[in-house]
Amino acid sequence: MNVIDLRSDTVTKPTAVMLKAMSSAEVGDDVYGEDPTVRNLEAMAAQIMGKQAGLLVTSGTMGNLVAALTHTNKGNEVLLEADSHIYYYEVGGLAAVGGLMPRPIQGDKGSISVRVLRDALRPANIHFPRPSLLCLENTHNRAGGTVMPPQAVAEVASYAREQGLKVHLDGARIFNAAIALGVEAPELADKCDSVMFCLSKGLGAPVGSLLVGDSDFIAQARKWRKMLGGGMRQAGVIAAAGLIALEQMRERLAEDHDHAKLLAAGLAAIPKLTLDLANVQTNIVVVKLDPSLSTPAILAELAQNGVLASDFGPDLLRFVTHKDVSRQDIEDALAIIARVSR
Ligand code: TLP
Repeated sequence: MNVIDLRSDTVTKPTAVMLKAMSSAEVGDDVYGEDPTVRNLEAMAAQIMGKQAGLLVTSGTMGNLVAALTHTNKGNEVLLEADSHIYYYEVGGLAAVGGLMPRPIQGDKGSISVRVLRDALRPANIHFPRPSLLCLENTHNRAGGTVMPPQAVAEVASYAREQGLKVHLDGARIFNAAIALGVEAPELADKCDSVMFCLSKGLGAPVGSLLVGDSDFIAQARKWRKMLGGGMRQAGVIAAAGLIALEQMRERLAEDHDHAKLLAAGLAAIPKLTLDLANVQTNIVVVKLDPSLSTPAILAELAQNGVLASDFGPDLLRFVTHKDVSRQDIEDALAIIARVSR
């Protein structure tokens, strides 16, 4: 049976070009700073994002945690969107590892406005932890892959910085955001002190994320990465695929967005599913199930018929398009979903 895997863009397999580059990568011990392929990737990442320096980390989760540890001190408050990946899906790392106080604030389709941030920031007072970091997320996963335009990022990030906060951008899917908005990635990163982005999602690399920022920040982040056990040795094997991901795989994300729109239009026509088409801005489609349907039962039946999706909450399913699903797969998946959710 042909399985159409729409659980996540993390399931993408490396391309033949990546595998070839991995097998012939020039490598060295990266803890000694001697892996030329890793150094190339880190330099390319920084340049693409308009920052001074870059750091290869094992995952987006590690990149976000390393950034938070580098920007803060124990006991500080970290403001972040209530449904953000860092708050919702990163195993409470801010609190458990960083001794940080997460302060979730309600966004609008994943975006945090200056007004909402202003209301959330409390004046200095002996009772309150010191707010030291704002985290943004673009695209916003749980809001359904929604984008935050450059002006909105710049406004809220500038305000946060005026208030003495650092700003970290979880840009796991920042190239999806850039393509959907028709802007270059640095425009989205401009007022942010650090940005994390993933190679292993829509870009198709097997492993790895990059953290970028200014040189001092990255030097400190490198130490935190080492402490967390993320100092890798001949990591050029991984970085070689990452270079291909950045060179060859960014432009084609537009195709995933087209597929998501096609999928969303088809899902919206199924009577027991509802979704807001205006929310389908990149490669994620979230649908709400009619109360007569149960999420686990639907997911199991879809899987039996060769379509994989994710449980996104009590009555929500998430579908993610990516390079390993074709237009035909989307059409086939729609026929199966329509049959199963009758
Ligand atoms: N997201 C994964 C799951 O963890 C939910 C997915 O399938 O979407 N930031 C954002 C916005 C993310 O969506 C993810 C992964 C991460 C960070 C973490 O990246 P990894 O999985 O590399 O730790």
